[in-house]
Amino acid sequence: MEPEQMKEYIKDFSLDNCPLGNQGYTRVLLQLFGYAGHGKSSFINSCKYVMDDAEYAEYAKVADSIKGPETLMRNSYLLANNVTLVDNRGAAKMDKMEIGEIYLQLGNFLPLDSPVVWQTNFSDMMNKVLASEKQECATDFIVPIFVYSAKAGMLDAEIGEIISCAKKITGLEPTVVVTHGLSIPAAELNKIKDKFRDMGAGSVYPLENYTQEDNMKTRGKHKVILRCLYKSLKNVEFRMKDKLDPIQERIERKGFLITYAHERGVKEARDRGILEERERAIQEARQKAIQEARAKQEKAKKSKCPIS
Ligand SMILES: Nc1nc2c(ncn2[C@@H]2O[C@H](COP(=O)(O)OP(=O)(O)OP(=O)(O)O)[C@@H](O)[C@H]2O)c(=O)[nH]1
Ligand SMILES: [Mg+2]
Repeated sequence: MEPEQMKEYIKDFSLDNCPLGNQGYTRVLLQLFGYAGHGKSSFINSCKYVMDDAEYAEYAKVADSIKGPETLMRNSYLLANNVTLVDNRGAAKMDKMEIGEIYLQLGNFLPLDSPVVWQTNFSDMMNKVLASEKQECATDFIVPIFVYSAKAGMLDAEIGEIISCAKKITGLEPTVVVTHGLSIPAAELNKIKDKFRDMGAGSVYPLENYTQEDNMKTRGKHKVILRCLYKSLKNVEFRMKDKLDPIQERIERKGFLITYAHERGVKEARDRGILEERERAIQEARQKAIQEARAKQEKAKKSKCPIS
C-alpha cells in the first residue's frame, strides 16, 4: 500500500466504522512502553512528523543520554481524531517494582499527562488501582507497542514475561518497534526479531527514528512508520469483529493487576521469611562454631597443665 493511502486511513480512522460499531469505545490509545532511553519519545516525534505535513518538531522531549531518563510522566499526544499516542514512563532497571508500574500504565490505571512515581510495595500498587476509579478511561481501546533499541543487544529474560503480561492486560499481541534498527548487522536484527516472535509478540518493525539531528524525509523511513501505525489500527478493526465489552474488560484488567500485586506481596513476604530463616541458621552456626572453638581451647588448656 502507498504511504499516502495509509496516512488517509489513519487520519480517517473511526471506531464507529468497525464491524460491530464502536461497542462503547471512544478512542484508540497506542501505548508505548519499554526501557528508558530506547526511543519512545523519538518514535512519538517520528509518528507526528510523518502524519503532519510540517517541519520536524520535538513534541515529546527526547533524552540526552548523558543525563539519564527523560520522560518521567505519562504523556499523551493526539495523532488523529480518534487516535492518541501515549508516551509511558520507561523503566531503567525493569525490577519488580518498575514492572508493576509498567502494567499499571498499560492497563490505563494511571492518569494521562501526570507524573509516574515508582510504587514501593504491594499496597501502593493496590491503592493506585483503587484510586483509578476516579478516572473515566474505561472507553479507551488499548494497543500495546513495545519499544526496544537494537543497540541494547540480546533480550533480557524479563522481556518475555512483560510481553506475555501485556498480552493478558490488553488482549492484543504487542507490536514491537525496534529503534536503531538499521544500524546493526542484518543477522543480529533477525535474531532479535525471532526472539520477540518466540516470546509471543505480534509484528516487529525495525526502523530508524527521525531525530533533531537527522530528520531528512525518506520514503523508506516514512513507509515503515506509517505501516506500523496502519497495521496497529487494522488490528483494532480485526479485534472489533468480536463482541467486546469495555467495562467488563476493565474489570478483568483490574483483576489481573490485583492478582499480580497480591502474588508479588506474597513472594516478598516469603522471600523475607526465607531471609529470616537463613539469618537464624547463620546465627546458630556461628554460635555452634564459637562453642566448639571454646571447647577446643579448654581442652588444649587442660592438656597443657594436667591435674596431678
Ligand atoms: N540513531 C538513532 N537514534 C535514536 C533512535 N531512537 C532514539 N534515538 C536517540 O536515542 C536517545 C533516547 O531517545 P528517547 O526518544 O528520548 O528515548 P525514550 O525511550 O523516550 O527515553 P526516556 O524518556 O528516558 O524513557 C536520544 O538521543 C535519541 O535521539 C533511532 O532509531 N536511531
Ligand atoms: Mg522519553
